[in-house]
Amino acid sequence: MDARAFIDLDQYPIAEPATAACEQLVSSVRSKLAQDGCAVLSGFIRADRIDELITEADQVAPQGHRSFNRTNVYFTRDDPGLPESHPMRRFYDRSNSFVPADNFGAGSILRMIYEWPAFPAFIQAALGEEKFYRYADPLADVIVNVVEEGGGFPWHFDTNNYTVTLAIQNGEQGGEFEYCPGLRTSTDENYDGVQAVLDGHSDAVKTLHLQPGDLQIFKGRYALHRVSPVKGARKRYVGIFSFVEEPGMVGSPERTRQLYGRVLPIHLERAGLRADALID
Ligand SMILES: O=C(O)CCC(=O)C(=O)O
Ligand SMILES: [Fe+2]
Repeated sequence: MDARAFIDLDQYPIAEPATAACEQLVSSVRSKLAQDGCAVLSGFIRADRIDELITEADQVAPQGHRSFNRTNVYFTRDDPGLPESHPMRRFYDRSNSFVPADNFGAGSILRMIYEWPAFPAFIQAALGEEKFYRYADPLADVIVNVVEEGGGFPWHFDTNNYTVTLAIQNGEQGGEFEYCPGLRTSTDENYDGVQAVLDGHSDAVKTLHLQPGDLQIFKGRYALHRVSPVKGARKRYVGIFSFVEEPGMVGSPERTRQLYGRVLPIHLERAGLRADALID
């Protein structure tokens, strides 16, 4: 069994990149990304194979590392010199749980998809990135984000250029993906526009009701976005596939510990630390 059994290759013929059908797919994703920074490939995973992904996520969800913090949309510190209504001073609760990538070993469907060469090749073509590699971080290359009742991801701008996510299971209610394409630019922070979104009276907000099996490619550096609070007992599962611009990259020990609750020798070695120097 391989990734081909799970991806709807009739709708998304990514196994045959040289064909007109695949080229057309790539160009349609590219134009969506150019238009509003978001492309959804609905039903990317075959409907009759979703249950297996849910089972995989259910099995590892208890291994998720829970973290809690308060964050503004920029992930920066408070700046008491600014008025209290300023977006930089508006902090929101974020509770989060990431299941580290080493829970997705041999036999993991998510990993099978991530490591099937046609998958990253397709994403790279769709994004038009020249430098594009799978992440070499054994805790972070392919993970699942688990959101429980009351959780979500408050309004923010991403600090990376793009994210590639797979909807696996929705909560009973809430958990919508809301975004404001191009709300800021590299030269204009548009604080008034950001404030209007935070105050709930912006007409720039688009809402996506992603369904299990939908693949989303999203460019979130300039698009303010959030995951609205999840309601009900069922957990929301999203798979996250990470790609980077240089081969062999891993996360910093500090960030890795924060997100996954632990580090591996490779994180310490890359940071120039001795592996035996940082045992908790
Ligand atoms: O969970 C999602 O759908 C997206 C979360 C998000 O915005 C992020 O991870 O930066
Ligand atoms: Fe984000």
